[in-house]
Amino acid sequence: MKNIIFITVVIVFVMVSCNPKNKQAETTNTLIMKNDSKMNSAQSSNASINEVVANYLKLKNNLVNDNSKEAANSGNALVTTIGKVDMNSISKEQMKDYMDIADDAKEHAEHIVSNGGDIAHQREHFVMLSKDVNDLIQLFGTNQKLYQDFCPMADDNKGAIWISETKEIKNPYFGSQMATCGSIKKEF
Ligand SMILES: [Cu+2]
Repeated sequence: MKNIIFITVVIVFVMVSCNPKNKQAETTNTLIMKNDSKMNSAQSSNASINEVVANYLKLKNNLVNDNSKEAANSGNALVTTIGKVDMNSISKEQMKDYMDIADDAKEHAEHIVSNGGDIAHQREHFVMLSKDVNDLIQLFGTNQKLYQDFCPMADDNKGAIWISETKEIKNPYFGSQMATCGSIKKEF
């Protein structure tokens, strides 16, 4: 009986989280956003990292549009820009973190490239790629307004984040199937 109640609570929570018109959720998010934007406003940005982010955002939008082939193409552009990052623009302190993130991001982007036509598999790698891009932004900052969004149902209900340039929720994990599922967790 306890289990049934627990499961019901979880289901209701997921439904509430995925209702974009839910006022309570919006209020909570606004509070979180206010705190986070203060913390990140002092960071500067790095020109070649901005290009990596730009190609990640193209890839993200192709997944939003359920376009697997274009997602593979923008994945390819992303791999290229990671390879072109100006290493002189990265400080000694940032170098180790950067290398770890870049290696991982490149690997996931390559899987997205080689799986054009299999959008489910591309989206699995996009979960990890999004974490990497989030870490890159934490490390270097950004010169454009970005949002960290979260969908509680992505990645087999484990939940996953993605980075977006729009305040409006457009879900890359479900595309047209559940376009507005998710909420803003953080502002950069
Ligand atoms: Cu793979």
